[in-house]
Amino acid sequence: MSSQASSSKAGLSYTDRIPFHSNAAAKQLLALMDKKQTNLCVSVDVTKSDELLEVVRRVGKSCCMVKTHIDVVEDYSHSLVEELVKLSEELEFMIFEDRKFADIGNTVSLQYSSGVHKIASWSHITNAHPIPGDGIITGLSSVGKPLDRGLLLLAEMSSKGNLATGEYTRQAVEMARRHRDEGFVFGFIAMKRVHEEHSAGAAEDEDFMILTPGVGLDVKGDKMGQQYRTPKEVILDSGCDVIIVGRGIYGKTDEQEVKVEAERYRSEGWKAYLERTRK
Ligand code: 5BU
Repeated sequence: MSSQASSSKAGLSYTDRIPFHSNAAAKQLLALMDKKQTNLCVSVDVTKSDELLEVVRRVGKSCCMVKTHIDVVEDYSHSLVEELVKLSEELEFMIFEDRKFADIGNTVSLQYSSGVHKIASWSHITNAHPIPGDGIITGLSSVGKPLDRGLLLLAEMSSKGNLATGEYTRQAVEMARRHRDEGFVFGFIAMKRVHEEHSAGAAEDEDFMILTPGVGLDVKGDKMGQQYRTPKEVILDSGCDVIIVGRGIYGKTDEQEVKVEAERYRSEGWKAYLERTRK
């Protein structure tokens, strides 16, 4: 326990954690979180380009990251992602395509670089299931690393009954550790600081970012197995770094409310971070 506590980076500011990362996207993210005082990632799961951009214009100032599922957009064209990249520069947020790659290295390298969406050309960050083994990282890295992109491994999920638990989670952590020196994998999708829970073999200067979906202030879940916790539970109690919020923000019918909700989540997440780092 004591070595675990001494190497924990949870009490440090985001900025103070930059030296522990070699991935360019991770460094940029950590810096802009403190600059904009936000650990909010808004998940914009809408099916029309105009709507997606409108939500992003409303929430962009409040968040450090916008998460997409680009394959749900019905009227997709490359101009959508061009505009998204422009907004990410103007409003200073990172783009995270939640693609959840899950195939052999060669296939994921094609899915990441090519096809309709050419994800690597515009998305700063993406994620992958560890299930195929280390080759998934090698494949994605061959495309993403030269472009300074970053990768998150799915070590846990928020949905009820998911199988990413226990030994599976431990092995996901081990896989990320094996690739840490390559500077492409910089964190996990997880519900807590999984690398500190499985700390055997951790280097003293190890740091991974934890990005966490399943965050809601008003409801506890949905009818399809999603489970929500509050920003305080996620950031303060579980030591995660980024809250990912979808329907709690873009689900509001009144457009003005979308902006108000984004600020509400930003403020709750930031308050919890300040309390955590003050300890
Ligand atoms: P919600 O509307 O806040 O429930 O949306 C959550 C988003 O996070 C949605 O895009 C999911 O695909 C994504 N997600 C998740 O909810 N849980 C997980 O374990 C992972 C991703 Br991984």
